[in-house]
Amino acid sequence: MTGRDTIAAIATPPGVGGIGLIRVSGPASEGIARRLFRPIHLPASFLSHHLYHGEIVTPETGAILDDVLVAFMRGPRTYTGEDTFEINCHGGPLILRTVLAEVFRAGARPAERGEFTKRAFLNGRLDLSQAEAVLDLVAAKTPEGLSAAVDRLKGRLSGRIEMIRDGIIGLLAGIEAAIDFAEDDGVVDTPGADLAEIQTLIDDLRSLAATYRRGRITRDGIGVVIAGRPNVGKSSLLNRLLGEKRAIVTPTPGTTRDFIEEAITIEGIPVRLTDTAGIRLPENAIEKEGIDLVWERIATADALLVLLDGSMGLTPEDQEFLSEMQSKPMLPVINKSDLPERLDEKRLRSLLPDTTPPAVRISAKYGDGIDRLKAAIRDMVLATPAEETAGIMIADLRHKVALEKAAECLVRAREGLHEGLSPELTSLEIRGALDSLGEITGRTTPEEVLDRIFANFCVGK
Ligand SMILES: Nc1nc2c(ncn2[C@@H]2O[C@H](COP(=O)(O)OP(=O)(O)OP(=O)(O)O)[C@@H](O)[C@H]2O)c(=O)[nH]1
Ligand SMILES: [Mg+2]
Repeated sequence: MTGRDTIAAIATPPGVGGIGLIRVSGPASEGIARRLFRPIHLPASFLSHHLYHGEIVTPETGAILDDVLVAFMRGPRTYTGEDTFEINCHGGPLILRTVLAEVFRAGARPAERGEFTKRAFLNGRLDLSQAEAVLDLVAAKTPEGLSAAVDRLKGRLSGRIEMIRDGIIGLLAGIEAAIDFAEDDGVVDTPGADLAEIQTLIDDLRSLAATYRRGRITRDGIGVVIAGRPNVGKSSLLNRLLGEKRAIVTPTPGTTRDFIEEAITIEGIPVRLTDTAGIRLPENAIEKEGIDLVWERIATADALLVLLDGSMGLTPEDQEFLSEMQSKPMLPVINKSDLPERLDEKRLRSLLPDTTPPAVRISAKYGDGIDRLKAAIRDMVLATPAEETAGIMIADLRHKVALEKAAECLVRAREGLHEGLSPELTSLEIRGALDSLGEITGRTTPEEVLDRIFANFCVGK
């Protein structure tokens, strides 16, 4: 895209680093490069996509601001699709600010959040779902989240969407041909669309939409709270899952007062795991405050590990808090499996909703059953067996909504065809489905939505 202004920003994180990168994009990039950069070995001209060693100077005085490596890259074979100038400075905040100020004086303006990627999108270097994948890539917390983001960046999601889109366009062509034929001929014929074909497209859309839950969890992770009576081994379990002694463990009930939250990865899922104070009738104001907070934390958790002490019978207190926790996905965990068993599992079952998964027996102290516990956490969280992970996953609610909307349009189209409604109406529904899909790749995404998406990026990306 030509005729735009030129933007610049520091692309590396704030603070001191080995190098700091300033990125410039737009038609004035080459002029800015020539004005500020003094090469060590004078080249005849800037060769595109080559790295040059030299100095950044204040043009009027010739004062040297930094010793740098720069690259000028001529569009459209660049990230943004525009002429781009990149300056690798030394990574000091003052150096970067000073050089950036010179870049602004030489004709660039500060880039907005995500503006480089937005230009890449507007110039057709990336489609919208790929641009969004850039964010996911940067924010990935686990190898699984990273590989899902790479898949999306490399266009696997876009490719899948395009395939479905092609199918829908084929359908539309058939129906519109039937409309034209009817007009020419005066004969109203059943449209040339195949009901089974529409159903396949609907199934494709729905199965892609159904990957949302898993995709989002893989990307964003979940909050899991360990809750239970005092002394059942909650802190021991946190330490065990974390692989280090993070929380204090003592034989005295009421040891943990404050939350202890740690980020771990369980079977590829980023988990924010919280150890809490034991729930019981509080003995004093401090404990009461702590236990009130536990209930608040339970309310915001995605899932609970309800820890019980297998070496003791179920108490009325257990019964009470089990009934209060039932609004959440929860996994009963019976600890201290190394000690003689006293807990009546049948009775426990009768206190839990039917949808609760079977209890897992562990010994937090000695590590028995921890692998089974991890697998059970994964199954509870994803609520689908692990084998289904292969394939493309969506992770944005926006994508899910658009896929579902497209599927609904096709359902109406199919019903219309089935009931012999006018092909014109059917064709409108099918066009609606195409528009919805276009919102994912950015063909038909409204400007405000674009602005909102790119506002999530950092400056310089
Ligand atoms: N035998 C045995 N003892 C355990 C096991 N897990 C924890 N314990 C012991 O149980 C006691 C309480 O453990 P904690 O991890 O502090 O229990 P907690 O639930 O965090 O207790 P509060 O913070 O007081 O609510 C300690 O003496 C632990 O060593 C286990 O698997 N087997
Ligand atoms: Mg504790």
